[in-house]
Amino acid sequence: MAPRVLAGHLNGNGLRIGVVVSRFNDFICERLLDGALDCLKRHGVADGDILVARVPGALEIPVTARRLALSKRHDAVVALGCVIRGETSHYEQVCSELARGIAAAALESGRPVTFGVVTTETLMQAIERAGAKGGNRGWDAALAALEMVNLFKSLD
Ligand code: INI
Repeated sequence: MAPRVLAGHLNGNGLRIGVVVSRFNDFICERLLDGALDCLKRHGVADGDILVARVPGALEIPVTARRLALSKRHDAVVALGCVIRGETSHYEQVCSELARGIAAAALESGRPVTFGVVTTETLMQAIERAGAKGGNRGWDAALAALEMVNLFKSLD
């Protein structure tokens, strides 16, 4: 007998999605937000079912994502931001706190919290991942959120 395989579909009809986006490096973050919103709408998520929460920087993303995920008003949360190494001495610290915090928000809430944060060495690399030749990480994270919500529904 073949194994039973479940995979989430990408239909966003009726799903409620929270989006957390940081303002630091907003030139990049706004492109990520555009990509995420475009993805959600194209997959059937209604405008009224999307909440966008703006935060100052990447370090404020985890606690906000956790709050939205625990509120039970959102089926999933999409985290968007941009950390560029450049001259930042605490780049490693910001990135690791961010990744750890986003994972904790998902584990504590049991809801998908997807990672649409661009972490790069240079501004050019960030541009590439925010709608240029490297795609758009905001779009990718939104799509992952839809897939995960629908997977969880089928697991339930
Ligand atoms: N926040 C970012 O989102 N990206 C960065 O590259 C960054 N750097 O370079 O420092 C950054 N720092 C701000 C931080 O996330 C907090 O907002 C700030 O420390 C206030 O808590």
